[in-house]
Amino acid sequence: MPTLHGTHLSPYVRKVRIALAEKGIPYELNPIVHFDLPDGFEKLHPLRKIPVWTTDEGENIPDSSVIVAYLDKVNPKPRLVPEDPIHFARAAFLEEFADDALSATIATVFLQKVAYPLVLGQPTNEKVVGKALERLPGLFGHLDETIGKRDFMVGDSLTIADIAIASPLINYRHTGLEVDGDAHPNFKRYADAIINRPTIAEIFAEEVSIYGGLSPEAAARA
Ligand SMILES: N[C@@H](CCC(=O)N[C@@H](CS)C(=O)NCC(=O)O)C(=O)O
Repeated sequence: MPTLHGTHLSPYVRKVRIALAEKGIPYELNPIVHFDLPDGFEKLHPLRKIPVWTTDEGENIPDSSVIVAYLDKVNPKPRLVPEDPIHFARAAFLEEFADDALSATIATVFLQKVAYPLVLGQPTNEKVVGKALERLPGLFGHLDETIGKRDFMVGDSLTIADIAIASPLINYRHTGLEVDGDAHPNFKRYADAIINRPTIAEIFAEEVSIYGGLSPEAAARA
C-alpha cells in the first residue's frame, strides 16, 4: 500500500489527505513530525520536509502540490487540478496563496496557542499571536471577495484551491478561533461549509480524537 509521510497537523499533509479522501485512495499514514525526522529522511525529501508520498513501486514524491498533481494524473476522478487553462491558473494561484501567506500566518497562531504550550510546555507569546492576527483580515478579505456568493473558489466543483484553503482553516479552528462573519460574511459562509464537507469533517474529527481538544478554547467550545 502507498504511504503518506507526515503528521496529521501539518496543513500540507492534510491537503494531501483531503485529496486522497476525495479520490477514495487507500494509503498508510506515517505520522512523523518535521522537527523529529528519522536519519536518512533526505533520501525521501532532499529538503527534509513533510509530506512525502511513497508509491507501491517505491518512488518517493515530495511536496504537497506535486503529490496532488501526481495523484490527479494517476487517479483523475474527481479531477482536483482544473484542465481549463484559466481555471488552472486561478486554482494554482489560490493554492500558492493558501500554502504561503495563509498557512504561514495561521501556523504562527497555531504554534503559539496550541503546539508550544501543549507539546513543549512553553507559554503563548500573545504579542506574536497579535501580530499574526493583524495580517489575517487582509488575507480573509481577498478570499471573501474571491468567493462572493459561490460555493467553490474556482468553477463549480471542489478543486485544489478549496482543499489548500480548507487545510490551514482547520489549524485555525484547532486554536479555537473562527472567521469573523461580520467582517467577512462570504468567506465565513464558505469556511463553515467547506469544513463541514464530509471528507474534511472526518479528517478534522479524527485529529480531535487523536490529539484531544488541542486549545483550551476549542475544548470549551466542543
Ligand atoms: N511546499 C511544501 C511545504 C512543506 C513544509 O514546509 N512542511 C513543513 C511542515 S508543516 C516542514 O516540513 N518543515 C520543515 C522545515 O521547513 O525544515 C509542501 O507543500 O509540501
